[in-house]
Amino acid sequence: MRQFIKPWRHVFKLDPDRELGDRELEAVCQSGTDAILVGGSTGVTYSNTVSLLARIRKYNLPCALEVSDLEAAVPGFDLYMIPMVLNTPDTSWILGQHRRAIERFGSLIPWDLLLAEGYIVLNEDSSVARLTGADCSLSAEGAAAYAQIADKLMNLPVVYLEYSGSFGDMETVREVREMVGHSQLFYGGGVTGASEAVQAAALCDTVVVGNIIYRDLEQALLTVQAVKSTPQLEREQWL
Ligand code: 1GP
Repeated sequence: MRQFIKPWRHVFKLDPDRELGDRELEAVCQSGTDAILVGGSTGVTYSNTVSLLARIRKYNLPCALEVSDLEAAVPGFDLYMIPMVLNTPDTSWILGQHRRAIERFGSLIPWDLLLAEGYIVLNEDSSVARLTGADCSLSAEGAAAYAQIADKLMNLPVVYLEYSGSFGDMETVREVREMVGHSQLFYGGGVTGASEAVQAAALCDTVVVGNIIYRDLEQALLTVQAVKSTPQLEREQWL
């Protein structure tokens, strides 16, 4: 599965709890994005997840579920991304929910289709920060230290810098970039047009675009080309 996500430069994240018309969904799926990630922090249910998956399946592109609620673990996705929020003191978001999922689903879990994400949540005003009690007051060094735990100690396939709802501090992203060797570095948060998309794409492997799809679809669509035409900076250019 590491190989499956490797080519992903741009990903649209769709929230099953939000309305998106058929025409809008078609534009998103045919935009040239590399994949659709289905997920949200609140209001995600089995039924709204199934119905969104069925609609996305009309199009030929990879579709992953970011599992945030056991009730919404729907079969039929290409891949399941499992967040582990590293910067929270509440261990249920690191291991507790995961333990409960394994106790409940046991041998039904399609392990081959799972990828763990080392989440670092950095916008204190986001639902995910409120939900998980993440410590968003981290310095750039603190964020980079968590990234190294994910990358070097835990050997997680993905490090996800989550600024959901606001554009992140690119200096912090740069520090994290410098410290991540093997994990694929995802960036998400506040990419609302080409300019943010280019900045994030220069430093990260994969740029996730969410909210703006529902606010200004034209701007959202522009992020695809912006990400894809931006080369990642070489190591010596990071600093
Ligand atoms: C949210 O990282 C994604 O989980 C994308 O963030 O919704 O702010 O684009 P936005």
